[in-house]
Amino acid sequence: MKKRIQELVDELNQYRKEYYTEDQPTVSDSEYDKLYRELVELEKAHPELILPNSPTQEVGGLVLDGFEKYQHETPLYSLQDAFSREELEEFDRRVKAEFPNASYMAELKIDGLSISLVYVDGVLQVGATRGDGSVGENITENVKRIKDIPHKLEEPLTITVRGEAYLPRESFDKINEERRESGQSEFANPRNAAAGTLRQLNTAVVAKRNLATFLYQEVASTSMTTQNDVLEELSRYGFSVNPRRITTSSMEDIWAFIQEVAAERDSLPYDIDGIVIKVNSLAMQEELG
Ligand code: 1X8
Repeated sequence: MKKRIQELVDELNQYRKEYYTEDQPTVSDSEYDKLYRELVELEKAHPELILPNSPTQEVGGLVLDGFEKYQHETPLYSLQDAFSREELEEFDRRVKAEFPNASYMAELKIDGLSISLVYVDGVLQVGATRGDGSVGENITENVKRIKDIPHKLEEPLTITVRGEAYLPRESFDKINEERRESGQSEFANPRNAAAGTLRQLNTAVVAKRNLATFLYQEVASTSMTTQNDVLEELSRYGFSVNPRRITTSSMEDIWAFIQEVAAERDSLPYDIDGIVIKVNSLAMQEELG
């Protein structure tokens, strides 16, 4: 039963992708409907087996008349930009003076929009933009239409997670092509297109646009000890986590990673605007401020 449900979800999601994103369906509407109905029946009989990414859990379209403000319980910080090799060494000295055995996590800095997602008892309650860091906009209805954001976690967790919403380059090109053809002004870059999409009042537009996310933070995570654990846990919960990262205590390795990523940058499927370097231990991060 569980296996059949999983099969149907995977198969239907594949057909939806072919239909909506690739514009190249491989099955007829009636075949799709037949599988969809089978899934609905199974889920009705076994609600505990409903998967968070089941197509039956997707929400329909809605037209909003604006966004409310959302006061973040914990502010979202911005990052210091542009490290030279010397500044990197200086950062390393400052950290190692305090914690000689510190290790670092280097991750990609995604060029999108920071978002915060609040789950209560495992259910997505709020999605908000960063705004000025302390007050953002409540964009829950739009966030619910981003396909890789789970509406329901497998465990009834109450957590706030943060990350970046972005538009893959391929989707950006496709949107601009359509806008060009219909005489609309084009978006300057994927980040602008992602920002415009998140602030759409017509949620159906958001659903169509293929926004994606990478999550990288759990607010006030108590049990977690390192940034690496946080990322692994977020991934287990069903969030998208960027796999391109390293953990090391050596600045040599960090520098090499920066060079490698710089060489890959143009061939990544999304825009980045640098590398984020964190002290891996959350307790040390706290101490260092
Ligand atoms: C901003 C970003 C961070 C990460 C990735 N992309 C970003 N745009 C990350 O930590 N992996 S962290 C961050 C911030 O703290 N402002």
